[in-house]
Amino acid sequence: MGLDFSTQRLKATLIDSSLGVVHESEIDFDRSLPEFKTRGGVHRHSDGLTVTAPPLLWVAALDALLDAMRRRRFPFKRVACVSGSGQQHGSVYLRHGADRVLAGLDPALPLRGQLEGCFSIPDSPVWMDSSTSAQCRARDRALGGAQAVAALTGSRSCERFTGNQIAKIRSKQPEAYAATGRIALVSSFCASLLIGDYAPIEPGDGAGMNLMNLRTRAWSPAALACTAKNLAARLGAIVPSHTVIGPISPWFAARHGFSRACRVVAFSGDNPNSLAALRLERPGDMAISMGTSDTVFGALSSPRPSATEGHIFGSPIDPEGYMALIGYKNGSLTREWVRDRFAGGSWPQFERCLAETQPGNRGRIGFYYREPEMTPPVFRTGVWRFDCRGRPIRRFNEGEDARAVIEGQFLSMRLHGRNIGLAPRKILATGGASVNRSILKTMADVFGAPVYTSCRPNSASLGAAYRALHGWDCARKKRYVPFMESLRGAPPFERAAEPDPALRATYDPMLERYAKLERSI
Ligand code: ADP
Ligand code: XUL
Repeated sequence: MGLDFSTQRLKATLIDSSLGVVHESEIDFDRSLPEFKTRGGVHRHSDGLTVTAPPLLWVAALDALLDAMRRRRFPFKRVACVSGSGQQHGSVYLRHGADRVLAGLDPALPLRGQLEGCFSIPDSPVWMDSSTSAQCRARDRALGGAQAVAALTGSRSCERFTGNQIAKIRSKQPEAYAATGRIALVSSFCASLLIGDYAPIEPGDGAGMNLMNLRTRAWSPAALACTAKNLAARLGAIVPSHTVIGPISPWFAARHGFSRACRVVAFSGDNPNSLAALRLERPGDMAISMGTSDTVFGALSSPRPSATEGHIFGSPIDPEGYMALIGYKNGSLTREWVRDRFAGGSWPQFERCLAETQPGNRGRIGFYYREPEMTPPVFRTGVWRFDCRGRPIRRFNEGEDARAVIEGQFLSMRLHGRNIGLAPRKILATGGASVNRSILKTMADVFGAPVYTSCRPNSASLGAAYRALHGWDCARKKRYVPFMESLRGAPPFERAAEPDPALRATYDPMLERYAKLERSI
């Protein structure tokens, strides 16, 4: 079973021995637990920067999900192993002694009331928070600059990353910090509920803290020292992602009928779990997720962390591997804007524009930043259009904006992916826009690689279920089993688009022109 504690909901996905999905359930936080007064699962504070969520909400959601599954006569007894996923970077502050509460839960009562008093900070900072710029600059100064932080931890100092959130709490709420016995990630906190004890962190999600040495997968003493005093004792251990971290706690057996033999595998972040769901094990395997925002991620063997490009995390499916992640704010909403203004207002019309314009757009290149962009950092929104000589122009011909936004987004992904070490041999497309065959064909041509699709929407909870199986398999066979050996027989992905080899001659030089124009903006 995989559980995904995402920003807006909790999902469960169950797979059986043939690796097919046999059950899915979910609880929407805003709708099912309105007393927490969240919107989109979070509280946005009046400073416009601080974003938090109450950890008790996630506890109450687990109660509600398990109760709903029990009402549907879900066979908890047959669950062999559970793992999970959490929104990345968020942190949970547990009072000294919370481990005793976790170990002694009364099965006659739900989790919620029993855990209510366990939090030294009742509102957890989450990944949408951007209130820690001062702490990021202090980290840069202490560790020798932005590139040094990236080289050590896999990412530059980022506002949402846990270490910077901890530094802020230590300085703004020293009493609460002193009362804290354990600081967990959302993922490891939720795993703690299942094992009835503090759970360790694994290198997929641990790399999202600016605190872990990416190469050794251990806490960096220098990164801890510039964050808060006595931090190591509060963070606990980092263990490999496939580790069985305990049997399920007696509360789950007594209250919901889980087998006492059910095991729990370390929980990871949502992006690492999506990598597992898409089985991106080998360097050269890359995914492009086109949702509200776009993300590009993939496996890497030799990471090149950069202060300007994306993030590198430990791979959740290879104890020696790495994964790269690049995020874009201008994703589907920007494509929709171009569709509505310049491409007929519907996806079929948009596809017609792609069909009626030439690959390479006669050398024309466009940049469409409806939102301030993270990759590359562009704070001024706007549209920039260039002709084949790189001269700015005001308008394109009919249909050319549709092609320019799609080609531009994929050229950017190819460029920034290359900068961080991602060179795809095969691409998996997911997210809402991956139903669009014309977009997938352009993707294949721009990258010169075949594109596959996966129709399963809940990739983080599915990935967690796959990782549960993997950890269970390693424990059962008493050796490290390669992830794909445990996943043998998983349903194949559909091959959706082939690259036209003749278009290399168009897109290779276009990439270099794109890079130059991007720098000029
Ligand atoms: P989220 O990141 O919020 O989970 P989804 O992955 O569900 O988002 O993607 C939603 C987006 O998918 C919509 O904003 C829409 O622009 C896009 N989409 C849906 N159908 C198509 C289509 N046929 N072509 C291109 N984009 C599409
Ligand atoms: C990744 C990130 C988000 C969260 C929430 O760095 O901040 O993707 O994991 O989904």
